[in-house]
Amino acid sequence: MIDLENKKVIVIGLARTGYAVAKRCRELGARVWVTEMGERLGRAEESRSLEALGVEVDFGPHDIGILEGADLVIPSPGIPPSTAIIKEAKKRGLPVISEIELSSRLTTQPIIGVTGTNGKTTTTALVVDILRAAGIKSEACGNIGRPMVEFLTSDNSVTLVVELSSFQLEFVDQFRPDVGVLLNITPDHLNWHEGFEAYTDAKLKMFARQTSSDWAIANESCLRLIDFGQARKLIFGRSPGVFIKDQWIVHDLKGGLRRILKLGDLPLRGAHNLANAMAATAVALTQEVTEEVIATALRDFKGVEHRLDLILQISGILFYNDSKATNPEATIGAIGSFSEEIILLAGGRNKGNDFDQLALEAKGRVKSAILFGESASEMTDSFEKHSIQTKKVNSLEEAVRLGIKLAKVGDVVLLSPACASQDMFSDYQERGHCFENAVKAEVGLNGKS
Ligand code: UMA
Repeated sequence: MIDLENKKVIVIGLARTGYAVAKRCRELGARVWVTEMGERLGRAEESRSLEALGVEVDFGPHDIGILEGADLVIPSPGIPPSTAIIKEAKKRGLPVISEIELSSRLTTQPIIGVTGTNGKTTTTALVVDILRAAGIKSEACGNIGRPMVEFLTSDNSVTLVVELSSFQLEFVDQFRPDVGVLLNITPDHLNWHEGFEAYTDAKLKMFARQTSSDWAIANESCLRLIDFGQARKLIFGRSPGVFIKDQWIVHDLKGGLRRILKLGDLPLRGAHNLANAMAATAVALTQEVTEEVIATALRDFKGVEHRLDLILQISGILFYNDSKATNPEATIGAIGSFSEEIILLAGGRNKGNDFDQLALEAKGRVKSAILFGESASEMTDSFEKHSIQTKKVNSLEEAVRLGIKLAKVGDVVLLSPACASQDMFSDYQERGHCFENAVKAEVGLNGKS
């Protein structure tokens, strides 16, 4: 356990993570400074509440001088390692750790970590549903939107199922989950990390300190990347492990083949979601959950907001919100989930990715691509190379309007941007809600309802 009594802790960034970390560190007796590059306006409530606890909160450009005498530096996940204050902290030899590392040093609760480029949130939510169905108390936290530090309890009865981004794993060193899951790795966040190798290295830090009592679970497609070390390994996607056979999710981990769920009973679309369900099943098996309980929880799963979320079916047209698809691979997964013809709404801030593969996979499935945001021109070039009809628009509302105009009975209008949202929205949730509101307003207005 880390002792923070009277230590000088620097917290960088004051959003969800920064606030939770500063509060917890102060409660544990640390002297806490928060530095946030944004303005006080909009964070007035959080700063007031921290200041009332005795935390120093500074707004505006980060002042390097704050590092003088510091014992620990905790950046928020959104802050890249190339940021001057982080580089300076490292130069001075100060420990720089993420909120996840801090949390893991403050608890002995069981930890299940879920990482990968895509599918993390759905898998995290599936695992929690299955564990709860089996009577195991558990909480979903981490990148899913709820900082882990807020879920620490003094007893060990609550299992923490932590969605882990590469940003959060970049700054860990002792973190060691009892169960670690790697879903997949494809290029993403290349503008935050220094390239694909650094991105992959960050993800793999999850397994680096596991021992023989821990479980490392990985998709068979990741085997060439991962070094399981001493951990017990469990693979999904092939035998021996959890895999698909004769249209069932099955496993062969207890001798012989055991059936879990008929594919048709999984209430989620797409091959990527099948992989997520297999991963969650693998986790549940390490926790001794029975096949029957796993099957029931999978069958009853309600899905996750902003991930292939059916928001409306009207006049024979299906509207799906997949705003969480913030990279091309996620959008490829979404497109592959439909047999219907698709009108794709995509674009936003490119995180350093190439759109050619997406355009190739979209050929024959996407009849029109309506493109918006910073990447609209780049995406237009890629889609047009593969003879897909494109249209550039200036807003998501305009994209929805045009999508509805182009849609015929039996089509899918799919928001699956393949890009981050921050060029036009505060986050992917705001983008998803904007889409939903625009669809509802538009079908009401133009009489298609
Ligand atoms: N800031 C600075 N200095 C800088 C840069 C930013 O002070 O140089 C400030 C910003 O003004 C802002 C804060 O730092 O106030 C940014 O913090 P943050 O972006 O880390 O925001 P949080 O609310 O703490 O959200 C973070 C995760 N955000 C990111 O990884 C970008 C959330 O993941 C996560 O849910 C939350 O912690 C709780 O764990 C979001 C995300 O987009 C969903 N994740 C990426 C993804 O899924 O692709 C990885």
